[in-house]
Amino acid sequence: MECLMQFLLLIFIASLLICITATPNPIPKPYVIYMGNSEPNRIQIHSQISESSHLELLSSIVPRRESERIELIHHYSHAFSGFSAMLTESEASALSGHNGVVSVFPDPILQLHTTRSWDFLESDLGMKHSGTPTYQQHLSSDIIIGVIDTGIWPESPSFRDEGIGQIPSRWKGVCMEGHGFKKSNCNRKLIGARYYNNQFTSSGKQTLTKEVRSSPRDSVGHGTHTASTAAGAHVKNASYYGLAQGIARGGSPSARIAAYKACSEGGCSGATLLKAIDDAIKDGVDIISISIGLSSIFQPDFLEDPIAIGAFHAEQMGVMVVCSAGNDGPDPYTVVNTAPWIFTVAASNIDRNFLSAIVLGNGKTFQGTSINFSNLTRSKMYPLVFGEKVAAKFAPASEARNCYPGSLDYNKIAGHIVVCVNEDPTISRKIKKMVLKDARAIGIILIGEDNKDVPFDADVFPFSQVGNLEGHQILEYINSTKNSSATILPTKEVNGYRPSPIVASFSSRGPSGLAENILKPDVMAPGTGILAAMIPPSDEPGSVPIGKKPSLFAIKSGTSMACPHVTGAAAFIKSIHGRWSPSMIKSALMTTATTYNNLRKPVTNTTNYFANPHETGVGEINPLRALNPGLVFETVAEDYIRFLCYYGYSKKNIRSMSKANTNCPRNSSEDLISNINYPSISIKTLNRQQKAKVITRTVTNVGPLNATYIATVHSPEGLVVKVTPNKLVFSEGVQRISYKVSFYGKEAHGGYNFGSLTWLDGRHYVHTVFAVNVE
Ligand SMILES: *[C@@H]1O[C@H](CO)[C@@H](O)[C@H](O)[C@H]1NC(C)=O
Ligand SMILES: *[C@@H]1O[C@H](CO)[C@@H](O)[C@H](O)[C@H]1NC(C)=O
Ligand SMILES: *[C@@H]1O[C@H](CO)[C@@H](O)[C@H](O)[C@H]1NC(C)=O
Ligand SMILES: *[C@@H]1O[C@H](CO)[C@@H](O)[C@H](O)[C@H]1NC(C)=O
Ligand SMILES: *[C@@H]1O[C@H](CO)[C@@H](O)[C@H](O)[C@H]1NC(C)=O
Ligand SMILES: *[C@@H]1O[C@H](CO)[C@@H](O)[C@H](O)[C@H]1NC(C)=O
Ligand SMILES: *[C@@H]1O[C@H](CO)[C@@H](O)[C@H](O)[C@H]1NC(C)=O
Ligand SMILES: CC(=O)N[C@H]1CO[C@H](CO)[C@@H](O)[C@@H]1O
Repeated sequence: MECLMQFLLLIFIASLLICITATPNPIPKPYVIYMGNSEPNRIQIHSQISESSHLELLSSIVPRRESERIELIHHYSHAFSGFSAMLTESEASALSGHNGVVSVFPDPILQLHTTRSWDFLESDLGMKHSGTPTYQQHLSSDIIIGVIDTGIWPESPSFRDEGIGQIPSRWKGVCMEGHGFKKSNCNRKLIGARYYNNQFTSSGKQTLTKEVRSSPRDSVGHGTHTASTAAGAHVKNASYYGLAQGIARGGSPSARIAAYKACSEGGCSGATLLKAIDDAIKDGVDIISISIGLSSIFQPDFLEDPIAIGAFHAEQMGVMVVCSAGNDGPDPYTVVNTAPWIFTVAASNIDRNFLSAIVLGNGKTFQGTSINFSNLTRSKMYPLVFGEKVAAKFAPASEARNCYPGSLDYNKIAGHIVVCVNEDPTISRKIKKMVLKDARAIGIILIGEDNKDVPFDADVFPFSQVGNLEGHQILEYINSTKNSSATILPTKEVNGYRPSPIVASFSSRGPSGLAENILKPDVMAPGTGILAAMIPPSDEPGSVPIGKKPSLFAIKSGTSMACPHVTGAAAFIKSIHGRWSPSMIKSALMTTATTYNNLRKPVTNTTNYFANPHETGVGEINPLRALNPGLVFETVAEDYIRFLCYYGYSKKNIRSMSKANTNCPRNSSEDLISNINYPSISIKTLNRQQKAKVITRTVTNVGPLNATYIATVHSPEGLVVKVTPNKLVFSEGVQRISYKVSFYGKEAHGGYNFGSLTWLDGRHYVHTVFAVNVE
């Protein structure tokens, strides 16, 4: 008997082992097969040839009896080569060893970079108050911006084309008809629209309705908001039910927009996003704006990241790619979209805030943040309770104080204003509001620092958020009386808010987990409380205040909102400096960025500490100054190839990716990444014992031909920074000069040291930030 048991046990263990070690998952799922550069000179013919050769490659891997899978979901052939298809794990790994294949990876789902909790936020594009300069363009601009997002709502006044000239003749894109979308929905402003039928194929099945899938029309609002922020036309008297009132306009109001709908509410398929980038490059866009990214937790390698791959080829073809940094802050190493050929944007607040006053029964008043359509007044008070004190039977106090769903006794909160704390980010403000609204409470006072800088749009429900200090006083007041009461007044807009900018708490932080020798994020731009065009609100009661017409604008926050500010600024610069390459435009915006706020003090974060470049990048963009940067850092194709070499990719892969016949330097190492000609400097490791570390940079004079620049260094105590030469003399014959910066850290404090090197000629100010980690 015992023997039999042992035998059975053995079989059991053996079968367990088989389960663990044996067959990879046999169920096919979508994969991206990336095959490097496309043949540059034969795109037309090449497209067909590569399609059939890709099908051939696929049929050599997929068994004959499953021939229905010998089909390309997407086929990439314009700017780069590859396809996506349904594969099993073992087929995918067989393909990855194949000649000509650079990488094979499961089609990832990328997220829209509006704020973390889908607490859609506030704000302002009425750039009047925003601290972002308004730039007038008298001529219509031929710059074309491709927005890869959730589509577009073409009827928005932000996409009218009055006063805009003919569509540039080089435009080769299309306006795809679809469900509820006609060719006539495009015009001289919205010149292109595409959608992708097979958008969200993570599990191989479609999850979206046909209406949503088969139209460029935006059903989420994200794409409409980002497109109008980048290039929306002037709209007079725009507001969100009276808030943020003013002229709404994009960063480059005369630029053209092409919308590529690659995403839905649930996110974006990486394979589809890659197709949209390929199409946008073929169509002839100048700049691509992507407010989307992979999760910061599972950041794959650059060659398994669809945005990094697509942007690499875009940059090689002169198309700039601007991306959001992500909303996973304030922890370090959360920034995404960090490849050096991507322009990575962090989010700041603007000088406008939305305050909702809390008045207590004892007469004390607190200013909390939120956007509400509260109809309460100062003259009537409502009983005030703390969630913890009105817990449902058996509900732990820790849940009740956070106003968890199901944790409160509904009988004790109907007709009350309820105080909740915000200790658990998984229970978002939106959920808390739903819980209390459902319980017929009058309103909510939320206590917590998290997202306090990001006003929550609570529709008609009275809502106000205060920090821990004020919150403690409110709780003390509740403790002090048997008969506590309060009211929450309607939101007031405060302009000229100081200090501003501040780094938004949600904005993802550097350093980059993938390549710490490149400083990321690059720059910061307004991303909280941004007013821009929106799709019409749902019919859900409460989403439109009583007696008001549905708003054509909405106030939102996220690095998603910051990214198109930079896209618009880049389009503005390109419209004046048509010949500048993407890296020159990026350099101009970086070296002229400001690190000071409107109190003329260094920019701070939401906890009032000076913010460092891992939070702000090199600073807040200043588009007007960027028109005349004096000097620029040109990062050329060869720099990016060397980056791939230093990063450690195989020669074979690098050859497939680059157009020229390249060779990696013999002594390639990660350290040398600091040496690529980037407009900022990051050194992952500076050994205290080592000799000085020497970095090279080359600047190009784009200002007056005769100019002399002198270097000024700001470095923290102990870190010795030397520049040679420290004087650069430009003339007609000398437009490019290289210099060396040496860093010596023997006496420096451990960890990251931040500072800057500035070139001055009396007129221009070329600010380059460095981050040096001393060990
Ligand atoms: C501007 O908008 C506000 C709020 O939507 C409205 O009350 C006001 O009448 C408008 N003013 C003009 C001049 O259209
Ligand atoms: C602000 O900066 C300080 C100092 O670097 C840091 O300790 C704190 O966590 C930062 N706060 C936020 C919200 O990023
Ligand atoms: C406020 O509006 C709600 C409907 O949203 C209504 O039920 C309530 O009676 C109003 N309260 C006051 C004080 O007018
Ligand atoms: C309120 O009173 C309770 C005891 O009843 C105490 O635990 C709590 O710390 C008090 N809160 C404040 C803010 O004073
Ligand atoms: C309770 O509060 C209300 C209004 O705040 C006040 O009028 C009333 O006198 C208070 N009652 C007691 C017993 O304190
Ligand atoms: C390593 O390569 C760099 C640039 O490719 C070169 O300047 C340098 O001299 C090389 N160093 C050594 C030790 O070979
Ligand atoms: C630059 O300087 C040279 C030599 O001093 C002079 O000949 C030339 O005219 C100057 N050019 C300009 C554009 O000022
Ligand atoms: C932001 C906003 O719409 N605030 C509203 C709050 O409620 C009052 C009264 O209903 C409105 O006048 C405000 O416009």
